[in-house]
Amino acid sequence: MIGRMPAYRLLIAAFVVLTAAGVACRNAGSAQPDLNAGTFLTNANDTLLRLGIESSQAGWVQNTYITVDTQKIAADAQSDFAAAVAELALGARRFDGLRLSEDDARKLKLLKLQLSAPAPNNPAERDELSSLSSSLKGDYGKGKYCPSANRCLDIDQASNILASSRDPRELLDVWQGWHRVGAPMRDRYTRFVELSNKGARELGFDDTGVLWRSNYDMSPDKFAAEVDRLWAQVQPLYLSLHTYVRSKLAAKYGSAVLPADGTIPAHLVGNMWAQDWSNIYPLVAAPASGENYDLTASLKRRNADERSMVKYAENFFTSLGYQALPPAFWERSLFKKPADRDVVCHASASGWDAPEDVRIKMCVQINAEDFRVVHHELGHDYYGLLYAKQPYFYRDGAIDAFHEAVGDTIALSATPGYLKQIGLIDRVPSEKGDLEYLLNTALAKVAFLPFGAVIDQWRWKVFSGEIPPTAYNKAWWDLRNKYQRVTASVPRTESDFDPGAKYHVPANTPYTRYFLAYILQFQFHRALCREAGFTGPLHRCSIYGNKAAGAKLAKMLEMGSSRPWPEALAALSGESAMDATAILDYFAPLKTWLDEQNRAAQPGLSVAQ
Ligand code: X8Z
Ligand code: ZN
Repeated sequence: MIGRMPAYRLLIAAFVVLTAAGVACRNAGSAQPDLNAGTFLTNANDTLLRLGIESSQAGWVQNTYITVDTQKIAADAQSDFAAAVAELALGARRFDGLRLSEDDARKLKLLKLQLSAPAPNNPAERDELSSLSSSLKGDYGKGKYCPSANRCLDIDQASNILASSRDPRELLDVWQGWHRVGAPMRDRYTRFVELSNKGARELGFDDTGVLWRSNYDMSPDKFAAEVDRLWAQVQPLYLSLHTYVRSKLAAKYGSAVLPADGTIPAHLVGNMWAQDWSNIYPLVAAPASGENYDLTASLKRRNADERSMVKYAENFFTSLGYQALPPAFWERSLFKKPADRDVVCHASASGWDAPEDVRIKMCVQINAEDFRVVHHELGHDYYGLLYAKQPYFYRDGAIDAFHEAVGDTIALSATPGYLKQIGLIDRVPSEKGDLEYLLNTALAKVAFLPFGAVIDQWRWKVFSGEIPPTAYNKAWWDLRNKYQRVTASVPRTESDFDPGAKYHVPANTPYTRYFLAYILQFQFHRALCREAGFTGPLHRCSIYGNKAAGAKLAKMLEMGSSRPWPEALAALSGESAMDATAILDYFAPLKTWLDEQNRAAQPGLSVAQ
């Protein structure tokens, strides 16, 4: 998605429209020199709301029916929305240096941050940028790896092989095959960066990365330092897990498959981007306590289908005192990959017409991972439902990371105790099963952390020019090695463009939001468990059915982005800084155990530093 639009609507629809309406906006932006800020913002509110809806609709159709035509319609819509933003942002300059109310100043700031790829203020370059965005995203959605003339794999099929195969040759082949999707994007991405940077500079930012980092109620430099601070807090936990998993992989595949430098080959951890390692749980399992359970098998045994997966998640939210999802949700969402056309299967949520119309788009698979993801997506929709009464500029998360954290926070409450309560498993495992539960959870949550940080560590440098196009791929792998200690097992060169094989790069979705969300969700969980009066270990807490916790969460959600995020965080938790101690507390028993295992590991095993 090119445009910022409030992250939520963006997640969803991505491309924004405005054709004839753009003309109305141009008038609104420039022809009335004595307009006061309140009137200007009311006009901007109405214009962007209307155009945002149109563009989101076009984006929805593109994502759920990828053709040359829908791509063009979405690109035009995006271009029109971008024109309106540029026009309004320029018009807003008349207020520079004037004393404004806090509220007006906040809205004017948010106006400039509407687009994650702001367009230059001329029609030719604006159209070029939107059609580049549209085609990059479309290419990802249509992407396939065809191992033979009559067999092609889309990303879900390729991912399923990565998740389940234990044949290193097959894994490497599919990994390599999917990564070919990126190469043809390279030149368009390079041009995309140029144009987006031009747009950002016209808005007064040094480059697009600075614009992205300006969206956190603090200076861009302070924000980058916050990310570094949080990464330093969680890095030791990640390295304990990495060292342990690496030793188990060495035992499985033989040390010849594992490089001597202490890194893990990217194709061996059960996920195309090595961002979630839970699929290799059986290879790295903690000693069996007899208490473990298999959620995927339980779902299949109960004949869960796409809708019932979503129903489980809705039921959790209603148990907190929230409304049922509106009828439009069930009528208009896409839950299943259509057999006859290309769609962007990457899960997303939409809420351009909340509270009447919220949706998700997701090719739901019946397994434990997608059980989590449906909660994630409904978190977006419920955030949208709860801030629907806010004016346009505030219909968004306090920051994008809060939007990403809500549904995951709920999914942390999908404990074994909860699964028993809703009849998905037959008995609650005793405490003897905790280690297995924590290890399983860590493979999803802790393994993700450096990946959550690395994509934008790369993009920030790409946008600033510190990484030139001639070094795109080398820098990508240098950073993945630095943060994740993960490497490619086949040579990568500048004729590859591996970042393009990850959805959020062609879709231009800022990614640091997920790094923060994976830390914040534990902070939110800890606060809600406190509110619910739970005093045991955090990994055993479920707020299911707890209306007091639901109300506390709602306080934050209803604020949307109307106040700086520390205030929204305080409404939920009483805390006003992002804090990794909650995730560290949650996994503390596992960390102790991992460190013992690593100490006892065979001499000579290379340990990540
Ligand atoms: O993109 C997503 C969500 C939609 S906002 C499914 N996630 C990131 C990813 O898949 O890479 C959630 C976790 C990280
Ligand atoms: Zn999300």
